[in-house]
Amino acid sequence: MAAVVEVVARRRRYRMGLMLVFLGLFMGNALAVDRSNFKTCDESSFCKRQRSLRPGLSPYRALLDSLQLGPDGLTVQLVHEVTKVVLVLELQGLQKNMTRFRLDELQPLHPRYRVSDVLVADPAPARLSVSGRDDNSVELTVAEGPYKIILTAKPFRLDLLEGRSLLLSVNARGLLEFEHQRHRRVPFSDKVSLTLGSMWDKIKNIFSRQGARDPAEVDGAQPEAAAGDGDKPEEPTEREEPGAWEETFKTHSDSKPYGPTSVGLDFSLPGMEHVYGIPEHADSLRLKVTEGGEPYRLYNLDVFQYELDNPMALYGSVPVLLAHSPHRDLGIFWLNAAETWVDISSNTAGKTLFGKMLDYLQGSGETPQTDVRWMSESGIIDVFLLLGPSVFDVFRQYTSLTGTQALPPLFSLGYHQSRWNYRDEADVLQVDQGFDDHNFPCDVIWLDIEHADGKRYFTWDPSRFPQPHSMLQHLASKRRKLVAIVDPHIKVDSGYRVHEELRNQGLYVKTRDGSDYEGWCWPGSAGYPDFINPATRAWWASMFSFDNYEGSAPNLFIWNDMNEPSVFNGPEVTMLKDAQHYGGWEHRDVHNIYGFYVHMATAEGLIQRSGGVERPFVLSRAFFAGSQRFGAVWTGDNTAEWDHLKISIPMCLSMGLVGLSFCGADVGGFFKNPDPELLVRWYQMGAFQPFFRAHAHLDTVRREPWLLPAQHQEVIREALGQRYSLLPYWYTLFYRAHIEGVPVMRPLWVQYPQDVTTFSIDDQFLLGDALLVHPVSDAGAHGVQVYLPGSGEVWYNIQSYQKHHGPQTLYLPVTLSSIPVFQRGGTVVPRWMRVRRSSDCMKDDPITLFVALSPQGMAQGELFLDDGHSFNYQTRQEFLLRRFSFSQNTLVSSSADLRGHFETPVWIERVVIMGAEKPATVVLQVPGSPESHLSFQHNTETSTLVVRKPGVSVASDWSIQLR
Ligand code: MIG
Repeated sequence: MAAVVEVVARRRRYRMGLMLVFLGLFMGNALAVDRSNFKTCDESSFCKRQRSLRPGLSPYRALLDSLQLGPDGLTVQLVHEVTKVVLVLELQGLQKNMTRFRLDELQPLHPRYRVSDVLVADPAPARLSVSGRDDNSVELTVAEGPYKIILTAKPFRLDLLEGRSLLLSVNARGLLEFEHQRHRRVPFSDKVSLTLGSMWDKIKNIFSRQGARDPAEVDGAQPEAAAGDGDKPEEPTEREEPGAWEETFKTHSDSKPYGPTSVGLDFSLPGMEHVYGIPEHADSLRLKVTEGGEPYRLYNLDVFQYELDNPMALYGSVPVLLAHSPHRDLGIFWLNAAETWVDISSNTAGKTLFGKMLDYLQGSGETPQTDVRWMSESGIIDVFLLLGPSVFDVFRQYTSLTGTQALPPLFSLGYHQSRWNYRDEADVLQVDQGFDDHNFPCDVIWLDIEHADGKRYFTWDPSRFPQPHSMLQHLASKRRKLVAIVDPHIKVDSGYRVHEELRNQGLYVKTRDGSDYEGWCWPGSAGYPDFINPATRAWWASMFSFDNYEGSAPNLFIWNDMNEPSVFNGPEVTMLKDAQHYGGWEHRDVHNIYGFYVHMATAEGLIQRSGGVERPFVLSRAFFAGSQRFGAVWTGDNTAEWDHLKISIPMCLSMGLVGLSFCGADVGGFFKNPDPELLVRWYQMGAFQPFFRAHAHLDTVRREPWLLPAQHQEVIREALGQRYSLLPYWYTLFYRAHIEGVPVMRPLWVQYPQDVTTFSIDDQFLLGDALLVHPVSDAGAHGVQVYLPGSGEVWYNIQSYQKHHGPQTLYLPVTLSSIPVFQRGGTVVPRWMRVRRSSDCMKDDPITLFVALSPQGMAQGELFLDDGHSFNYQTRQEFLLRRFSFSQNTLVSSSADLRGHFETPVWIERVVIMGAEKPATVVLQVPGSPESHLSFQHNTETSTLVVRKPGVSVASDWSIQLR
């Protein structure tokens, strides 16, 4: 009876919710998140407990007698002076200038979760040796590393030094707080009933759990003390504060069978005033000081109508923070998948530049310092310190741990047309035809949740999509693809094979009492596959085989939404924290990595369906550290407003800094209807962001490009043309990201680390090191202020070829027709000059090289080419990596990787050289052939030389000399 009431109430809440959603949309209200649906730090009991601890002397002391040094690093015990609980610190020097340390309880009552599958391999240790010692400290030297580590015993702290400068300190503010597991102290009167309740729990648990955790430990019903805690004093009573052993939020309660288990730690960064990273937040690129406000929150959530400029959690989490100064870059990677909050404070925050200058002149200022404090609800402390020294070193260090961006199939760098929803097959085919009729390129059409039969993913609505296979074939004949959504909430329906198999094989997430967890989502009552379980992932991957996924075809790719996971009737629209996963872990432990695993299993499925030959494309809304290995991510449900257009820059830049290069925002804005000007500006922005997809909510007005007034259509055609023309450059940048781990879309400070002006720029960005983009993101703009960085640098406007010197702030008048983009002098950018129906129709087209000369008359660039879709570049070395370098009036093409070979009809049809004097003659030299003269044109006004038809294969070595 109670259960029935609960279900009815849930449904009602769900319907009410939906009604409010629709009301809000129809009334065109200013949209805003309902903040009360989401916790503040104060409402998250562990965050509140952690944060209530103030800086001071740390109660932890390292027991130097316990120190053991081995080939893999050292271990030493830390004791809490009050509780006497002992922790073990494992400290490793790693190769490539990194340090890792882990902290866990010496004798935990239950094992604590350690994140797996995020690191691509066990990081190679570098030998640590003791190079100094006194009563209270040990100095350690890392082989091959330029730095030393000083471990101070009491109060415990770690300091990392390079030479005599302090790079970073751990626990300098004494905020290490490790809530060890304990037995619940229960007042005598409650004890009897509690014990009975717990006995029942225990019995059920014994039958339901397979995991590594000891099921007998529930609610402290066991009187016997755990090994090693016999001499513990009574728990201090503040441990038993509300929220420690159970917690409620709105109507939801979290049973917390293991009690308080949170961990927290502080890091001090002397000399650092600028910190970045820890996506996903709808906030500025440079992180703000959080004192007096909310910390940044990392907890993957489906936030309805998110607000800008605040630290609330969003769909994905990457617990990586970068610190930058003109002299040094560092990274902190906090490998923990539980709910996490990050506090940032600074000793210079709030001081004006003038104040700082005064301090400096009077010699009274302290060195600037940023302090970062991490707090997680469970798990262990596992931290990688990425010691740079340059930000490119930090990128390589981080991606050596978690992997680099998967190399996208070429088509996925083209334009994607989506909406919720294209109604039926006829609609899809009309949209496809619309692109051809109106002469817009497009690579992919997307199908949202309405395509499936009653939101049963892997199926097709029989009346609207009766012939998916012929629809896909039709698109294939146009050299286009289809992406269909597959969400991880599975309709509870005994007639649905996907559900039946998951249920029968026991692959669903379970509730605390061992039954299948059910939440409310799009299909109604839904189960959630336990993606933490490798067997679930293998099963899920197999579902994408052409046999299992009926109606699918090789040009069908996948979109994973709602994988935070989103649960409409769950706390904060997600899963209960005491739900049970494989291995006996609670949802609490693995929440932030759930979506990562969904993405992983889906990408794996697409690889397997082709026998390991074809590269997958999977878009995911939720993500974690390492998700870059599986595909693309996007910024979720934004709104058709100018501020949302603006925020797409810092949001995608932040993701790029932490490995996720393949990022985009819904072009046009998801909620509400953009006016033509906003839509046009969004296309111009999206054309220069890595993942380029227009998408819109079910209730918005149709907005395919040809539905706009003619003059707006023309501008969108132009933006799409620029995108397609630059595809060879995009593809090469992605290859670099894939090989080296460097971001595709970059903040200016990454390339100009000493130029303080660049440190807080949110309205422009770089693509690789060659293109600088300043989108227009204000209504009715007549001009923009562009900052062109770099002393001694020149920048060429890619449309007018006009040359500008850096550094300067340039006022540039703009019209609706385009946005300012500049090519840096010193670079070579390859392009395709004929825009066709899709990238697949262009991949064999000839290349035009755009050479922009530096003031010294030099330039460098490269081009990556392969078949655009398979793993043959890897397995058979079927690729070309060409280098183009210009110096002494000669452009030379050579191989930048002699391992690669690839048969291609692609040739060089033209070379445009910006910043060149007029030559008397232009000569082409190809080894083994006689010299030939090339025709050319020179424009003296812009100093641009166009060399026509070298006609050489892109694969061959050649040079072009200006004489
Ligand atoms: O609760 O599938 O962010 O892109 O169109 C909404 C329907 C579910 C959210 C995604 C959005 C998608 C929508 N989804």
